[in-house]
Amino acid sequence: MKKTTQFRNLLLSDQLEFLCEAHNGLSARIVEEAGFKGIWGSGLSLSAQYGVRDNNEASWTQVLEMLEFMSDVTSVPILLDGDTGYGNFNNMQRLVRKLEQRGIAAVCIEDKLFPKTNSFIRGSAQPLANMEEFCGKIKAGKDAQADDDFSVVARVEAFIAGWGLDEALRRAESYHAAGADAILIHSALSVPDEVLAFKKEWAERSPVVIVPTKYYATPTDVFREYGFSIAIWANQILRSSISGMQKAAKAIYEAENLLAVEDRIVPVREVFRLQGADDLELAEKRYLPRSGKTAKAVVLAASRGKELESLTEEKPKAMVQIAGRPLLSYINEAYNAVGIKDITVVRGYLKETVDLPGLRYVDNDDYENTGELCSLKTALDSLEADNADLVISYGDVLFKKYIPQMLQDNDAEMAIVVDTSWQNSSNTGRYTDFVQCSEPYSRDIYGRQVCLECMAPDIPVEKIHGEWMGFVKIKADVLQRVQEELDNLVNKQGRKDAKMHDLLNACVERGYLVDVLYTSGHWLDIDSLDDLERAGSFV
Ligand code: SPV
Ligand code: MG
Repeated sequence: MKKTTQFRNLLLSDQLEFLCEAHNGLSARIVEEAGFKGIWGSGLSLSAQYGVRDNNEASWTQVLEMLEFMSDVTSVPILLDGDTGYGNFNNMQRLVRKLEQRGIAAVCIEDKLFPKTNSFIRGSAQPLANMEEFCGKIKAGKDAQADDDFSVVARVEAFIAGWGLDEALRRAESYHAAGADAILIHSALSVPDEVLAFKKEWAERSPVVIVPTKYYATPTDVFREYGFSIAIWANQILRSSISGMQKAAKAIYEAENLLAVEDRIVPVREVFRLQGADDLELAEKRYLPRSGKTAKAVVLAASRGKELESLTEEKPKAMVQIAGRPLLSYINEAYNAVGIKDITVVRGYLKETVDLPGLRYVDNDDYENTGELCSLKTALDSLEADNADLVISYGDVLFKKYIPQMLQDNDAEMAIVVDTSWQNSSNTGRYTDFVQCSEPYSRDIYGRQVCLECMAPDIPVEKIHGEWMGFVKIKADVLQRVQEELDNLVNKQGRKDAKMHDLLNACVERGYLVDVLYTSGHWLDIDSLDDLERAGSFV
């Protein structure tokens, strides 16, 4: 149904209806989602969100522009608070035409003088418009509309300006006669007495709209009993956002840290949802060429993980339970979260116990006598040739989705992720792949490419720039050549026990640029019972 017709139906419905204020595209969407059948384009809120006064400081085209955003993202009608019509009858006509063009269903104009002031600021000092002149403006607006269902609401400010009931009725009567589709009767009292007295006298001559901002304590049933057409909640969405923003800004400022607010604010994905990100994703699938395929992953999970003792007697480390679920399921989940669904797991030790759904499996049956590269080769040999990038990681490394996301976003032919807080690992005695890079991490490194120079467990401490986290990304277009390096090591040189760092070092020697992505944290290598305990809180 047309928005103009929807609004007309609200005005004419035989029950009390509600409009809620919104002041930009986001708030309009939120108001519609809450269930409101219509939106009040409040002059107070629109000016406030621009950071200016409700005194026609924002130009009418600036208001119009914001209304367009609001209208574009909603399907319910918008009643614009059009102040005084931003000028005389002529400006009113142009306003109505422009509002119709932008899908706005109705406009409300008030009988004050341009530039107006908000009714709650020294209301009694505000001069009212000449009644005849205001009637001409209403007529002009009605004559300008192209759509019969577009509505013009006339707002009577007689009570605000201290004139009383008789003047309110006299004006309402003329505005009604001039063609107004409804009367908005405004009052600044904290009780509804004025609007109730008006409605009693006015009866059913036309629909009557109210704005109970000041008499907010009045039970809504009173408005129902008196037969008002629409109640407008005129500024509460703006005010709630102000309190939310003030609290968050203060908390972040004082804490110099985001933990202070993270759990009390919506997640970023809620912002994306409200922006309609999903629709764009669907559209991309429909309209974009299918060149950039999502990456595939290979997870090396053939070994037992003896250090976990009895826990790996009946299953390999990748299947050890963490908070009630196998480690491998967290790995699967983190990859899935960034769109990586094609995941090949290399099994070895007690392979039949590695059986989570949704994963591809290949087996390195000689896992006891071979190293990581043999497992990797088994996986790569089984992969279909296509143009997807490849991410390789281990079955005993937990990680946040941030890691594969960062690798997917990276454009280099190869990339590894390096933890700069390597000192934690340097004296634990456990096996660690340290890396030496073209330059160490520093604050001003962003924007420069840092490359791997060599990776080994025994790099002299003064040359260590970080700890490899076990992630490698290989771009589709170099995958074939990296596979040749792998064949060369495993088959030609017969190095059945070769490890991932051997492959990376060989690639560096061949002249590949292996991009280093420095980070800190976001992963956990499960190498001991202590690690397993930490894993509980990590997940
Ligand atoms: C507005 O929301 O801008 C209004 C209503 O005009 S009030 O602020 O109550 O006057
Ligand atoms: Mg206003």
